[in-house]
Amino acid sequence: RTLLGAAGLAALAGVLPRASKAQDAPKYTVALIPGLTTDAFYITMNRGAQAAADALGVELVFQGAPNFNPVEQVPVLDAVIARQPDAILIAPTDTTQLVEPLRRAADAGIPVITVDTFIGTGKYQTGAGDADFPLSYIASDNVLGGRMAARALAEAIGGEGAVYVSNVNPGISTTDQREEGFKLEMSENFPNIEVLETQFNNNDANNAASQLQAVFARSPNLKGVFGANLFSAIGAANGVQQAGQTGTIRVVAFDAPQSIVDNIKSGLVDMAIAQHPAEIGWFGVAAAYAHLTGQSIPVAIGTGFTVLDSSNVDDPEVAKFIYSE
Ligand code: T6T
Repeated sequence: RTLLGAAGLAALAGVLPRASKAQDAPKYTVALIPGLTTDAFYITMNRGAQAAADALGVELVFQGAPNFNPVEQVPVLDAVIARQPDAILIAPTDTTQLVEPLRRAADAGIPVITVDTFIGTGKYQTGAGDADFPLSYIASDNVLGGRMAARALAEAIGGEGAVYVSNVNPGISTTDQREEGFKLEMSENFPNIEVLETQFNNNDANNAASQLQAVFARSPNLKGVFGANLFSAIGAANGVQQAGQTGTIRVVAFDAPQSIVDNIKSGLVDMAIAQHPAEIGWFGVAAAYAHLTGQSIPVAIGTGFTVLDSSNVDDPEVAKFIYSE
């Protein structure tokens, strides 16, 4: 009986398949540029993106700005373009101001997919307009989410009284659409609810909290507030608490970080509409990989919502949609 020597072992290893694709040197690098880096929503998106990258043997680079605005995001994008990744996934922070910067990526031959937010109208690959060049848009249905928030808030306040939207800034596709859906639902179905002027907080929860108190001081009939994203909702809820109005001014939140879940448990917040950011990230990387390997990809991919309230926050099937920090 012959024993296989070192040379024989090496020869054998050469003909055996590798244990998995992921052990090979990554063939493609995909960059994920979030709206901002320190936001549980985008951190969760990156977790989903990394899971897909690991499965596909893709190198994923997560690079973003510390605040949600085009002035800080565009230089990050330019730096990413200079490194020539194989594809860019980006949550553009403004529907118009990111068009030209993203065209620079497309002109450099880098495929662009937008995740969470869109540029232009969000209808891509139509041959119309100047912002249809991204290959795909992967996101929640934000108009629907706004309508869901309106229905929940209307129910919480018994169909009457004043409410308002605590929002980030105009020009952001997601939060604009949530406000649009909220107002449509209110005007179509809740005639006894007055929707006061939207308060823009520049994605700063402290602003949102002081605005809540100012609106309440002006409009003592204030019965509810819709926090249209994570920071708006956290701030609006804090404002309600600081005003001593917990349970009297009702709060519906978009997004589901742990602090909002704690506020649901304490009764400060009535419900939260959790997006599925990990799915957005996972499908973003999968779509980029599909495109890079010669497959056609959907021009839009819609991800869902999970509604969290006091009746289900502890259910593990629901709790898994709480965002990672
Ligand atoms: O609500 C998300 C995201 O969908 C939106 O575009 C910006 O704000 C968040 O990141 C939450 O902070």
